[in-house]
Amino acid sequence: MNIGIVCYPTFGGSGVLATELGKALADKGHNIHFITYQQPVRLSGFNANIFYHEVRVPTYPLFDYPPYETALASTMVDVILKNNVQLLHVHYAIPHASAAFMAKQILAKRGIKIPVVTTLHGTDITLVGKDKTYSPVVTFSMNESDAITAVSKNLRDETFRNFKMEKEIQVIYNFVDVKRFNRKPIDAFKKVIAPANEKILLHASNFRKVKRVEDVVKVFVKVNAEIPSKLLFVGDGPERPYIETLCRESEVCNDIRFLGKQEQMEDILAISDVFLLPSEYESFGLAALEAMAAAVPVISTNAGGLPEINVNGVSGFLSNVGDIDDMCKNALHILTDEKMLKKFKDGALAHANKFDINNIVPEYEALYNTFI
Ligand code: GMT
Repeated sequence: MNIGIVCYPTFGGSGVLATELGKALADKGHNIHFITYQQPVRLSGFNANIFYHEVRVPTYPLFDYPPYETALASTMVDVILKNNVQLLHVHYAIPHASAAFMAKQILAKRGIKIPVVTTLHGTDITLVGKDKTYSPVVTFSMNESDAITAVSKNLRDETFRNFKMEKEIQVIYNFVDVKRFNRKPIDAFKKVIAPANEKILLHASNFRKVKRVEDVVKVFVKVNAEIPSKLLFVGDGPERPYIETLCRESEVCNDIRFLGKQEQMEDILAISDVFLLPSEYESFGLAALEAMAAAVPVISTNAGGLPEINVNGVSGFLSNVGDIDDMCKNALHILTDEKMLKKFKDGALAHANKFDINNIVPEYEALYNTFI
C-alpha cells in the first residue's frame, strides 16, 4: 500500500507513535509518505520505503498567523497525486483531520477517492479540541473521516462524552517494540548517575502542566529521605524552568539530573528502577509503556487511560491524582526489597508484551484493508 502519514514531528507521544507506525509499516513493505513541517524526531536512518515531504508555510507581511492548515492540505493533495497515495492516516485531530477533509474534497473534484483515517491521541480531544474555539471544526472533521481510532477505551469514551459523534470509534492501543527496549544496562553510564548504586527514579515528558511534574519532585524528596536514590528527568517543555528552580532550591538538588530531550530512551530506561508518571490526565501514557517494555515498573496516577496500561500491583501502582504519600509508599514498596523489584520488573515486561508492535500494527493494516 502507499500510505500518507500526517503527524506532529516533535517529541510528543502522537508524533512518536505515528513515526513508529510508519517505520513498522515500511518494514512490512508498504510505502510510507510522511507529511509534516519537520523531519519527525524518531525518523532517523534510511529505509527505501519511507519518504518525507516537508510542509512549507511561506510567510507574507499580511499574515500575522501563516495559514498552516491550508499549506498542509495543499501538500497532502500534491503528495497524494504525485505518489499514488491510496490512504491518508492523520494523527492528532487538530488541524490534521480538517486539512485531510479539505484535501479529500479537492481530490474528489478530480475523481480521486482518498480514504482518511483519523487517530485521536489525547489533548486533541480532552484539552484543546473541546475548547469552543476548535470544537465545531474538530467534530465535523472527525465525523467526515472514513474511520476514527482512539488510543484507549478511556479516550474513546471521552470523545463520545465531549463531542456529537455520528461514527463509531475503534480502539487501537498504542504499541511498543518490546525487543528494542530489552537492553542491558551500560555499567559506565550507571556508575556516573548512581556511583554508590543508588536506586534510580525516572520521569520523561514534555513538561506541560497536565504532567504535574512538581509531584515527581515531591515524591522523590520523600523517597530520597528513606533510601539512597537519584532522580532523572528526560524531556523539555514549558514547566521545566520552574521545576529546575524547585529542584535547585530543594535539599535533594544534588541527587537530581536533567538530561533534556533524548533519543536513546532505551539506554536510560535500562539503568532505571522506577518510572514516575503523576499526570492529571493521560489518554494512554506511551512513555509508561516504553518503561514497562524495558522492565521498569511504573508509579502513576489512575487518571484517564492509565489503568488500561499500568496494572495496579502487577506492572506498578496506581494512585489518585496528587496523592504524593501513596505514590511514595508504592515506590518504596518496590524499591526497598530486591525480590519485590524483580517481581514488578517481570510484571511490567509481561504486560508490555500485550502491546507489542507485532500485535498492534496488524490492527491498523486490517483497518486500511477495509478501504483499499
Ligand atoms: O503529552 C504528550 O506526550 C503529547 C500528547 C499528544 O497528543 O501528542 O500525548 C497524547 O498522546 C500520546 C500518544 O497517543 C499518549 O500516550 C498520551 O497519553 C497523550 N497525552 C495526554 O493525553 C495528555
